[in-house]
Amino acid sequence: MGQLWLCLLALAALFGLAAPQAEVTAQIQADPLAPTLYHQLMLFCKVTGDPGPQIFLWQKEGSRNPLQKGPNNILLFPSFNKTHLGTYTCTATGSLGTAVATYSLWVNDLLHKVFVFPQETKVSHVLVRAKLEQPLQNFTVCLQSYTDLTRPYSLFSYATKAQDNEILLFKPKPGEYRFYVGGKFITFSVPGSTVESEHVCASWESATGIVRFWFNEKPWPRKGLQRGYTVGAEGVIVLGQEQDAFGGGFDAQQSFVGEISSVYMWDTGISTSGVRMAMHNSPHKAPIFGWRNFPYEIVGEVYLKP
Ligand SMILES: *[C@@H]1O[C@H](CO)[C@@H](O)[C@H](O)[C@H]1NC(C)=O
Ligand SMILES: *[C@@H]1O[C@H](CO)[C@@H](O)[C@H](O)[C@H]1NC(C)=O
Ligand SMILES: [Ca+2]
Repeated sequence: MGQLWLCLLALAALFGLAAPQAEVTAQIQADPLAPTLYHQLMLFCKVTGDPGPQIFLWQKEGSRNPLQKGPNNILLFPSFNKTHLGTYTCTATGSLGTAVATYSLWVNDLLHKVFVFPQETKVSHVLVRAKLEQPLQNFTVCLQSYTDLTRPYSLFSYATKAQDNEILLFKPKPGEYRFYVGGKFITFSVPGSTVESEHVCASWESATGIVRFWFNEKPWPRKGLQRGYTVGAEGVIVLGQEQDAFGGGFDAQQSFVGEISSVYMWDTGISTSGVRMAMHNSPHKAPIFGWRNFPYEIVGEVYLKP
């Protein structure tokens, strides 16, 4: 009887060893989500898949010495300031394995600021010259807008020399968004009877052509276009006007009047929680363009409001 018991134990042990282990993953979360200068900021390293004790190694990209190593999963900034901007890595090691998470904490001079386009013109706009490392197979664009316009207008216009509507977020009328990739578009119907601030994210993936669209954090049914297309790496982003030529070809009748804020663009897809974080000006993935890090030019009359 005792032998059988031992045998069973041995079998159980063997089985346990052979069973696939749950994947250990880590994620860094900030509290508060949007850091404020000279206030406390905490980065949490959250591990899933390993309940056991862990050692957390905190590092900052570009600095040679580790910031912190030990059982503490919190990196604390008692008074956050600009010297703390950068990319942080947490390496969590436990008995079930090691997981690594990264987090970008970047310039937030313009955090919570809003671009105001005061009136209809064919001149005023915000311009960003984009020179990406490589053409885009995937991307996401998010922004918030507030306007009482009922005529057509452009929200985000990315033109290349070859295609003026390379990426375009356009509102032909209240209650409808048009999303262009490489000159082709699909439409999304949204509620549109009252004047309210609207947050949208649109993402596209070349491999499938799938477009995802979020309106005020809510995912809309997936649609698709331009499967296999590649978005050009050298472009001009314009807010406030619609480009019909590279960096120009504006039409006052498609200009934006009102407020635009929280503009971000990534070279990846996004999750619904990522959309929510973008909406609160606290994206957890470093965007390729964002309020906080794009060098932009203001042409004509555009105001920046806190
Ligand atoms: C930022 O905080 C660090 C401490 O983490 C401090 O040494 C430094 O002087 C601060 N810099 C500014 C500009 O406040
Ligand atoms: C684009 O997204 C797909 C699916 O998420 C991924 O497999 C692919 O590696 C991505 N391509 C690039 C260039 O990032
Ligand atoms: Ca155009």
